[in-house]
Amino acid sequence: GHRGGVVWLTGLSGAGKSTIAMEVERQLFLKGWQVTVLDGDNVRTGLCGDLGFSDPDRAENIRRVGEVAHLFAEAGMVVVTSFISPFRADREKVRAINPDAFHEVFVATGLNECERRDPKGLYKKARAGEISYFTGIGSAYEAPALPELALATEGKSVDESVADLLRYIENAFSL
Ligand code: GGZ
Repeated sequence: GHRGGVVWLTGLSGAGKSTIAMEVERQLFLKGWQVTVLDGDNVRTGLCGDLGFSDPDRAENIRRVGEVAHLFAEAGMVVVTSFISPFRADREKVRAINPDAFHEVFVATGLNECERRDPKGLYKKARAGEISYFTGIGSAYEAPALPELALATEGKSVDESVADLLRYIENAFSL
């Protein structure tokens, strides 16, 4: 079996967080693990539908996700979260909510590479002044100093990054 806990992905928009999270979820599910993904697509529409991208709104977004992740983790699930979570202080508060089962994973794709990928055209819009507080352009991203794991995605396939994270999770969560 496995224990419950939080695998907290952090990184820029376009870094690959959600792609990696969804595939890790699928692989763990196939092994019979209890796993779920929290990301902007399932949280920012409902639970955090009242929040935007100001600093305080991002802090509140991360706080709520941290509390929900804690509840799922306490119920024995592996919770993989996929949020930019740009501010170190907010991530440390989430760590404090989940003291013995918080694993911060830095999806360490650099700004240049994220901007080159620009899967949704958001960097282009931000550069054109159409999004004023876009992370990495008009708003800061504070990289983790000591993450439990850093995934260097550049020059690697998605499958390789997924395999790296799966190996880490199986090692940390297996009972
Ligand atoms: C950053 C923004 C912004 C601004 C909209 N800044 O690549 P995406 O589109 O799918 O992921 C980004 C997502 C970020 O939401 P999070 O909940 O992860 O952010 S945070 O942790 O900071 O609360 C991006 C889109 O929303 N998006 N406007 N201004 N990303």
